[in-house]
Amino acid sequence: MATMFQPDADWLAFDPSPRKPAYVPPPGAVDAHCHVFGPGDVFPYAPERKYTPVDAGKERLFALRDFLGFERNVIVQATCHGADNSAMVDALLAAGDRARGVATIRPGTARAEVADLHAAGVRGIRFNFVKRLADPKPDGYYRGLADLVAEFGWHIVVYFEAPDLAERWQLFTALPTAVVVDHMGRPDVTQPVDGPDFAQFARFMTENENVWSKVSGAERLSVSGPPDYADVVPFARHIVETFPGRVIWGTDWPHPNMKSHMPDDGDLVDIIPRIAVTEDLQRRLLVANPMRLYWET
Ligand code: 0GY
Repeated sequence: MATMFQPDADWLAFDPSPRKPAYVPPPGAVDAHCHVFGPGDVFPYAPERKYTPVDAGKERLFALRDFLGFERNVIVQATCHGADNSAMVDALLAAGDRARGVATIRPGTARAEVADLHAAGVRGIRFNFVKRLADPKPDGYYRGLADLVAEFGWHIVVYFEAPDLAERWQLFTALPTAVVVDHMGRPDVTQPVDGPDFAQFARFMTENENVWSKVSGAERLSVSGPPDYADVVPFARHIVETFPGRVIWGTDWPHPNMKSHMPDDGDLVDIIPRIAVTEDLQRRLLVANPMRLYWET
């Protein structure tokens, strides 16, 4: 009998009918940060997970992609699936050339397994330092995995909270691959853009030309909230304008662990022209940069 999973009682499900955004992404646009959840009776959630979500399968993701005007997805392994990448890989195979993936692997993963993931469209692994999502490990744990995937030309996605940056500086600045930071390193957006915390993040990118940022997660970082997410926009715009060749963007659908509100994905897309204010910046953010990172490696 199939295992049944009951979503957490306070889990907010994704909005099944977002509004059509006014902003039209350029041809070839990539939603470079999104997930699939299960469905749990086909792809069981990991025993060590920190949350049990509402199922959000690949068909819903692909319908959203088309509705919002995107052509491609980068599907990031979510922590609720642990290191079992099968739901993500199943979505990649169904999407053909229209998706790439970021996996979670553990020490002991065979080279042949990495090669299989590569053939399915995986181009990176994710290290998660957010304590409510994962149990962070000593630096050596991550170095071994980084060396393994560097051979394949993959990059490493790091998800951390602002205070972790100083603590993991040595690890992050010595990784032998491109490094892609989720949600701008989760700044406190009640602080000034040019305040010490975000200046440290900008310095991290300035001093390390292999570091990229996803200017995503407005719905998670905002205190002022929807539909404008006005407090997040200056942070994202600053990063886009300072590092136009090393930024990518994603919806973060189906928006795991949102407790305050569930965003309308149409609102999130309509932020784009406020954070990338010229057509050239938009084309780099949504097309050229993600294509370079995910499709040209
Ligand atoms: C995100 C953010 C979150 C969750 C995960 O893999 C995950 O479970 O990434 C979060 O809770 O902040 O980027 O999806």
